Amino acid sequence: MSDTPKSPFSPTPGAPNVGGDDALVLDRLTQRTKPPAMYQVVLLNDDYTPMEFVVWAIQEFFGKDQETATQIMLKIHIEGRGVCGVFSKDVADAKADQVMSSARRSGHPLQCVAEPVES
Ligand code: TYC
Repeated sequence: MSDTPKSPFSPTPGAPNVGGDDALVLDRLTQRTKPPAMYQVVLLNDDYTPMEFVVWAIQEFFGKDQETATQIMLKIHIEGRGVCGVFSKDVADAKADQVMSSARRSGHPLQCVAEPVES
């Protein structure tokens, strides 16, 4: 592995470097930047957190209406986990922390994690 960071530019395949003119070469470069990684905030099932609290938290922290929040809660209850939203890493981490803090303040063992979305 080389220590040199990879350039975010790659030449367009087959583009001729006519006459060695720098401006012309730059004009024929293609930018190659990755979109930012996205993170999903996942709630995990447990046997003790009341369903009503989970529905409230999904509405409060993820902006879902009561019907959608209830569907997500039931999916978690049945399948063990469920995605409540997808965000940048900073926002996803902050939301997971807010959910966990709120649950602890209310005495519930609810677990919430932020994880990278598979691409
Ligand atoms: N399984 C819990 C109960 O029966 C409800 C619950 C749903 C808990 C979703 C956590 O993320 C959760 N009270």
